[in-house]
Amino acid sequence: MRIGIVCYPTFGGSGVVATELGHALAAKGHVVHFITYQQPVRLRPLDGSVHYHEVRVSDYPLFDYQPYELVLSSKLVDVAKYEKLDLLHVHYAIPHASAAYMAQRILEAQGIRLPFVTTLHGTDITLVGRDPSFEPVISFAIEQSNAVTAVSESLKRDTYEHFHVKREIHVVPNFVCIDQYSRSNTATIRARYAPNGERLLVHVSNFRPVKRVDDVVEVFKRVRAKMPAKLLLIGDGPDRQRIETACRQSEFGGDVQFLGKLTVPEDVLVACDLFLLTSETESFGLAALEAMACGVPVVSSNTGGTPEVNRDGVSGLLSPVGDVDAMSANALKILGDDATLARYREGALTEAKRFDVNKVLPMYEALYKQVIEAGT
Ligand code: GMT
Repeated sequence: MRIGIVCYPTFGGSGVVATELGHALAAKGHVVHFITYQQPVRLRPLDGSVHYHEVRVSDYPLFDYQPYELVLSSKLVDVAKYEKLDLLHVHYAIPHASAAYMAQRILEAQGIRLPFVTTLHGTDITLVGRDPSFEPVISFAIEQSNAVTAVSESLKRDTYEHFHVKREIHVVPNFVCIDQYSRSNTATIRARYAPNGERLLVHVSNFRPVKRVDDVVEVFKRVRAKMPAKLLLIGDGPDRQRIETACRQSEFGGDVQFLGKLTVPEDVLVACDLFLLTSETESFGLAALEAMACGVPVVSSNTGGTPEVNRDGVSGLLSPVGDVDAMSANALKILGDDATLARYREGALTEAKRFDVNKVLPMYEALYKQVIEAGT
């Protein structure tokens, strides 16, 4: 198949899923065209079957706001015609599904059929979507898509609850390429960040308020009071500066390191003992899944799709959002002795295998085939 992928090209989970999906499709012989405003950060060197088309918005002095969505629609028309795309797979309802709908209508007027599959990732539904000003466009774009997927059962429920949507939504979870993770380099990382055998805790996010990174620090404080421990904070975003400054001024500041954005976070994750995910809402929690794929158990909040990923008592432990006492008790339970930690490590890896790319990719391929064949 010849597939166009539209996504946000950033470190966010939706961009990572879209990019890894493109790689996996190309590895199976499909031809993939990424169409977005910047080369996706996880896009590895392009080979003959993965292509990238940049959407450039000129700065027109007449407009207060530059019309990205319209430029994207035009680009989609252009790439679809020239590259003879069979379908588009767009990640996020707005602006990507609405831009795809516009492109579809333009092509239809020229006698060309271009179906599109929309994947809902969460922020478009749980946060942006609750802003009533977007509701009509999001509901319409979802209804008009040729197929719609959501990354968890929880997100599917949220979509039906918050939008005027009646159509079928398929749940296709986030995935990992299990074979990609190896624990071979752990000694170097541990020597660097936990040189005296401390337990190594880690959190990866975009430091948006929804991630509640303050809770991560609170949990760490409580764990460190009971055992030697270090905390690695990976990623960057609006809350980082404030939290980093607070950590530097605290008595445990020397035990917390901010590593910024890492293109390959698993290089560090493989050496860690526990992943903390304290989010207010989380439609899936790809960062937690990536940790589990590295054999790292997860202490998380019990919100959105996280219980579908982090199985309580097996891959980690869950507690209510904001309950940092329960979370630190959970962390201490897992980290308390080597045998328990080893059991949770094993559980994390086993659970991560449920989301291996070889299980999830065929779900997308089947859907693509279905929407293409619906027009023949
Ligand atoms: O987590 C973020 O803030 C980034 C966000 C995004 O839209 O890129 O991630 C969302 O999509 C990921 C991939 O499907 C999910 O794993 C994340 O759970 C989801 N984030 C939220 O729901 C907050």
